[in-house]
Amino acid sequence: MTGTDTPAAPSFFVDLEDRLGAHNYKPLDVVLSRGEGIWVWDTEGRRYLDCLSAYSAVNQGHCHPRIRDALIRQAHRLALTSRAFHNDQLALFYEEVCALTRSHKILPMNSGAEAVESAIKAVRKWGYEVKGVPEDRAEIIVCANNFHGRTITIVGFSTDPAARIGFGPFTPGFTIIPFGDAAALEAAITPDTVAFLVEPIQGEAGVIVPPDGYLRQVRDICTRHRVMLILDEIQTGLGRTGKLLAEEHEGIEADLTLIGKALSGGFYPISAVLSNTEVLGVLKPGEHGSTFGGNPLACAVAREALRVLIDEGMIDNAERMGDYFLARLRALSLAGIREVRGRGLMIAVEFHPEIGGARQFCEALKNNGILCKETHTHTIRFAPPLIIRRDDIDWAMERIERAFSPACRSA
Ligand code: IF1
Repeated sequence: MTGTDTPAAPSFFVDLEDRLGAHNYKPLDVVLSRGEGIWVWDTEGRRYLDCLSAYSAVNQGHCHPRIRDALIRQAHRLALTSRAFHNDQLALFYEEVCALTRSHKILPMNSGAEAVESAIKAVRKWGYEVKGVPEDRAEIIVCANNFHGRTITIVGFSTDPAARIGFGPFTPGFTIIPFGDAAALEAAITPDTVAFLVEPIQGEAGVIVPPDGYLRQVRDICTRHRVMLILDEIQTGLGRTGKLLAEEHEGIEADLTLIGKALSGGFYPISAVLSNTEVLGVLKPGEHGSTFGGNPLACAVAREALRVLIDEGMIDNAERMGDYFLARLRALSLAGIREVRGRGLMIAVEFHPEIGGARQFCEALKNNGILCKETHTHTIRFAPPLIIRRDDIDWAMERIERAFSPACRSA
């Protein structure tokens, strides 16, 4: 059986995936075929509220018409040129992103991990050529329980055994400190330290929000020690936490900011390294690049995805709806819930270990029309598209309480 519109039972897709695909994921037992706004539908027509948003890549909602039409228009004109030639979308993308984020320079890439790797290369080179660190001695500080992607260099500084076991040997030059501990950062800095790479809120670790003031302290420490502060905003950025960038919650500016995911509204892989200093100025022709990096189709899509985010008030909505969703979840008087935490529409519910893991609740939520993903066994993330409305949250809360109650018991 071939073709995408041929009706088939869900098991047809699941079995084929299972037979031919690498088993690097354990998806929920649902086969999706359509998405619109906050909703997705499976192949049998059942509707679900998407509370994962493709890990915050669909902040603008599924298949946003304005972004879709920008993709189609550009696809009729010019899709890929390589960077051997200029194109009429890249400079406009640069101008609009730099204006929006108050950045001086930008480096376009494709995946989030590529943006992270590009930032690592740029700050190392800056360390040698500008800070005067001896060649091959550059050190970068990262946090325990980080998630920055899946490349060998990145998993080499992961503290998650599942992400790193079996993939060595790893890239040297990384120091790991506890997240949320500014004193640990200052203590770990040496004359060879070129950067501190950190997520403003740790996503995969389970939406770990640092203590108030942490990012301000970190900003001050990095400035005093001439260490570049790299904020990985690939998940927290572009409205997810109720601000354009999560750094705004503490009124700081990173030296390098990494964005991706929702930069295209979920239509196309595009990421970027944004710099508020001249770090990106150290890269010379031929020293870095990518076949698809900065292609006109990606840039046209990203330009519209950003316009939509701003024009349609999605960031303020994320702040207001996030406060409401958090308050409703915190009002659940269920003994099995250990903590409800988050900022904006980046929310997590952590369960007490003795009630048997979060996956059971993802299954129960699916049976009640809500799609979520557990992270690290005991926590469920709630990250709906930023266009969600109060009545959608009320609709969801009825079903969340129904899905949680049997195993969570009333307190
Ligand atoms: C998977 C979660 C995982 C990211 C941050 C960089 C990247 C990501 C803060 C890399 C990507 C994705 C990857 C995806 C699941 C999801 C994820 F944190 F969002 F939940 F894995 F931890 N920085 N996160 O969150 O961006 O290269 O993927 O474009 O790998 O399963 P990417």
